[in-house]
Amino acid sequence: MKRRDFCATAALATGLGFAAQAQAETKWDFATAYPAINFHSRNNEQFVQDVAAATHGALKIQPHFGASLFKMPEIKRAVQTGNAQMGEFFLVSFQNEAQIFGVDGLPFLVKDYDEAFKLYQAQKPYLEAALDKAGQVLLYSVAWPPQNIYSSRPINSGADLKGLKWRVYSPTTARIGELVGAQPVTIQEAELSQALATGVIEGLITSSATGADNKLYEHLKYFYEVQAWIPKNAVTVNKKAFGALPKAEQDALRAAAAAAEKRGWESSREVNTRSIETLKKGGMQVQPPSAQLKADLVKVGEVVTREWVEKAGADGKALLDAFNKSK
Ligand code: PCA
Repeated sequence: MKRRDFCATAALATGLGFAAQAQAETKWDFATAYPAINFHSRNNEQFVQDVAAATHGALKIQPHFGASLFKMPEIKRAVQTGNAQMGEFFLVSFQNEAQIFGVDGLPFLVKDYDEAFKLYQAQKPYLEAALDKAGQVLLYSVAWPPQNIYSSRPINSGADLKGLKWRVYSPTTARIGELVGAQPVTIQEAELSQALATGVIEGLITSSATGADNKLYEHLKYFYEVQAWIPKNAVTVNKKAFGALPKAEQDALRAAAAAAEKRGWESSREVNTRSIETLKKGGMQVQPPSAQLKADLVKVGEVVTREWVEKAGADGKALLDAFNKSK
């Protein structure tokens, strides 16, 4: 922050409990993995501005978009070790660390955003506990739009996925690929366009938003609205960094986080509608799955869900029970 801005900020910080702290400016790095145009990124940007305004510039958070500071799989650990004070990461990618991270990646468990939000409420206590163990505090969690299949060739059944170079982003998507006989390849979102351009992958399951952000219609022609699951990002803060903040700043951070969560879920729905239009305009054939494809995916979904339940133990069972009760 420039000296001049600092004086102006300090002068503004009156009466709200920030006057005394206006001298002590905290600067945090916020590692994220998605492009600046993505709706999660825009939401994070607004969050950062809200925090700056609410703390009169005492807490300055610098977002780093597009995996420019850490790659997505490294972000959780970076927050844990304090190499970045804040981070955003894709929960289902971390399922091997704690099964409950992967519950929102289970096929056909939720049918829409309302159920996805209920699943989040059931998951939240376990999520907070698992993150606490990993030295971080959950600030907010926002859903991606529903996950749909993109492919270079028509897919009318599970058998049509056989041999397809299949981009995966989680243990469950890898297992699905294996079960249908595809060739699973782990690729991060930041590397999607390149992987498609070089033929490393020929199909994937992701949201309309990620398809539009990365202009997937330039490489892939077929889009099947299977709406298989509605996974989430989590935004977390290093526990020690959070604990070191004055109480007023902690409260400001929490309030801005609550607003970001609400705004994020709303924009996820809007972005879904808008992105599907973008895909169509780009020349993609957007269609519902055939009955055969749907049936085959449901079957595969049952296998991966059963395997998840076995691994997730008592916590997993309690989580699913809580969700089913809330439905
Ligand atoms: N986009 C991200 C995560 C889920 C989504 O819709 C991705 O494909 O990596």
